[in-house]
Amino acid sequence: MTDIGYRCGWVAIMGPPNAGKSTLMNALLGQKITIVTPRPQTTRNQITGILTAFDSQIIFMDTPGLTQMRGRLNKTMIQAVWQSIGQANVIMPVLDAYLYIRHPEFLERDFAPVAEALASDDRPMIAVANKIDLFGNKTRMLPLLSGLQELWPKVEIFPASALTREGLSDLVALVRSRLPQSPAIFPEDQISTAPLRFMVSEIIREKIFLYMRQEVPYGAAVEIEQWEEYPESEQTIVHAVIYVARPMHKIMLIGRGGSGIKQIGSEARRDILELVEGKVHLELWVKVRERWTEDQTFLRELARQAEPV
Ligand SMILES: Nc1nc2c(ncn2[C@@H]2O[C@H](COP(=O)(O)OP(=O)(O)OP(=O)(O)O)[C@@H](O)[C@H]2O)c(=O)[nH]1
Ligand SMILES: [Mg+2]
Repeated sequence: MTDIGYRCGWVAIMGPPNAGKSTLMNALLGQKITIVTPRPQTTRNQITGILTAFDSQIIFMDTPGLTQMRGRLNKTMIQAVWQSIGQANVIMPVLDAYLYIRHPEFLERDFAPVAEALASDDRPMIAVANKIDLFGNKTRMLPLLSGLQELWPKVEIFPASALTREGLSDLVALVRSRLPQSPAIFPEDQISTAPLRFMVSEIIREKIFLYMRQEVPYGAAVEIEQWEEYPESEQTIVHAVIYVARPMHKIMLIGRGGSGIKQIGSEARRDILELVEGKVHLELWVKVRERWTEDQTFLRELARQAEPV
């Protein structure tokens, strides 16, 4: 029998930091929605990516990396993961296959707690063994696949590469087949529920992750303070504040003669132009806000920026 019913549902992309969750979501969408960097713990909120086709609408949720780390910021990140899992029709753990080939001992540490927490959950679970482009001999993956299957019997395991897109069209077909029959939830041209301003603040944060060394990015948060659109001159004026955790970080971020902040600003502006029509005038300020990662009120304020409009 052919399946003609329209399908729609939510898919929680989750897993350890640096597994390639955000890269995978962008690749599945064919568009950059969520930021990607080589460093762990880049993503801090749930960010949706909506893939609409003639027969289905898949609402992916990118989430922060699941860790055992302490502190309030980490706690809010972990909450965002579990909230996304709670909302999902399909749960999609992503793992760096190359990491566990080299370090099989990490598999249990990273997946036993979540497998256990979801042991009595009947929702479909599709584990993406990502980064298969990093090793030629695919049989190297066999111990990992059997190890994961033993640890988490409910998951269907799907090898893929978010970077080279190997396996992704079959992955979409598999995800689609596991979704409930339902009409679309969002208009067909909507790609995310994330507010544009939040996406802009994320782009700035991405550049801080890319250009700032040591712990500076982990103590940095970005807030859009002002956003003015001038349709006559086709110009958008954006004022953003970069909060840093220490006075030293401010000095590092600004750089000699302002070169650091200038680079972050111009790289961010280039990406922002892909999202915002017309000209963009971006002003960045750096403010020190010590211990903000423990400040519940401020963390809530940041989380609000990411909420759907
Ligand atoms: N070779 C290879 N690298 C990949 C692949 N997918 C992601 N990466 C790289 O892995 C790094 C982390 O990617 P992200 O997408 O930011 O990972 P994440 O899981 O979202 O990380 P967090 O947000 O920190 O939890 C980046 O350097 C990516 O380019 C892949 O399929 N192959
Ligand atoms: Mg990410």
